[in-house]
Amino acid sequence: MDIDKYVARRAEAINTALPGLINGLKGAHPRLAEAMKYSLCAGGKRLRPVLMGAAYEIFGGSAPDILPAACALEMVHTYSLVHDDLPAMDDDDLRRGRPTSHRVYGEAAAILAGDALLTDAFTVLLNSKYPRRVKSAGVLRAGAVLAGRAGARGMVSGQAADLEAEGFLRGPRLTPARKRAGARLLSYIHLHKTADLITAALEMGAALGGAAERDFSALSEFGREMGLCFQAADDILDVVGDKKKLGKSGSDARNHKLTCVSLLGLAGARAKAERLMQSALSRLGQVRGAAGPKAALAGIAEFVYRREK
Ligand code: GRG
Repeated sequence: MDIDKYVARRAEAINTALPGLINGLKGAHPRLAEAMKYSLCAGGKRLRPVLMGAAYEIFGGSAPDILPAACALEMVHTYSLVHDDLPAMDDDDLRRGRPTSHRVYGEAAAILAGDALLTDAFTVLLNSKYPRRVKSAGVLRAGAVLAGRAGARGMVSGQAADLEAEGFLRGPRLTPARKRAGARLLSYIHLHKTADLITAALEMGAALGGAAERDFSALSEFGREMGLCFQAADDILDVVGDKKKLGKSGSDARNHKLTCVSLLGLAGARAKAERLMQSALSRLGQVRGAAGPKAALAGIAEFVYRREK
């Protein structure tokens, strides 16, 4: 399987659906809707929706069945990027190869665009029509997963810890004890800031597909390990990546961020990313169901590990 082509083809289906969903929010303030579309339709790998589609297909359906749910997750992801780029957070000028939302629309409008993307993700998820094989209980569970993984027990707490960790490397010398404390803090940040939304993709796909609990849990663990691998790769790319390909400016060093690279060095961070990818693959091996979509998920885990953007 050519995984790059697989991801690109499936991402295209998401790209095609997204503008219509924002246009469908009748009555939305035009400038607000424009700012929402500006960030949402700016490209991006669409990794989370692609993962959700493959996870769903393990249980017999076909990814287009759950297109609105996949788009809803991308809306939540995009909100997090818009807010993360704000001056009060990472203060970035470039995202997905374009000026960030607040640079184009102003800070207040960018905050509102993020608010609306988050809230209307649930409009899209819960108000859309699905084929009969997708049960209402599955849609409700997917909604609960999304809220839980994105909220105060998930991504937002990861962001809160990330902000708190900003001063860490400006503090006293990195003694072994401080290094251990840093490693604990970093695990918490990566688990929540990054892995939770990737885990949500797998869990939502499993919920919508009507997976048995055992397979739901194995996919959830696969998502966690892959999400942690994704963030280790992101930390590495922030240092050695091609800024043009990444479409964003590397800001970790500027912000004295605690990252895999600042804590483990480049070689240590690479070894960690590889360990996590292998661990993800072994969790995936425990999932029962269709072989094709599982092979696609394995390919995506490798894609995440060796990605350049
Ligand atoms: C709750 C305000 C708020 C923020 C949440 C997700 C997040 C915290 C911040 C975004 C910044 C960041 C580095 C997050 C880690 C996850 C990550 C690497 C996101 C970028 O995801 P990609 O690479 O982006 O999938 P594209 O543009 O391809 O969709």
